[in-house]
Amino acid sequence: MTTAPQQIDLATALEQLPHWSPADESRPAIFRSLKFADFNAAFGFMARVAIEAEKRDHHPEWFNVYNRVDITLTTHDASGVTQRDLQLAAFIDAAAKEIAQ
Ligand code: H2B
Repeated sequence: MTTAPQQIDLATALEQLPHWSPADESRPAIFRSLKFADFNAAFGFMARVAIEAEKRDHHPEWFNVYNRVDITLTTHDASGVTQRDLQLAAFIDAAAKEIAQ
């Protein structure tokens, strides 16, 4: 078990992530909604992210309906946004870019 990573200020985190916004008022978390061509493309994207998330032991909160995937990232262990969220967000952005939307 590693120690919890350091919290990053939400505004500072979002400066580096143009596709992401604050999740909601209730807690510090970042949010991105993605639309793909169809369910196959959306689920293919989710499979890629799931494998990476498991490797990193850092998991998204997400919701899928048909071609839409809503993603919230936060670090539960730190009760806020950390470097781990920024890194997973960067992976998500790259994967989303590769899969036609
Ligand atoms: N995912 C996210 N998003 N935040 C966490 O704090 C977290 C996680 N912690 N995945 C991991 C798993 C933790 O529960 C295990 C025990 O390492």
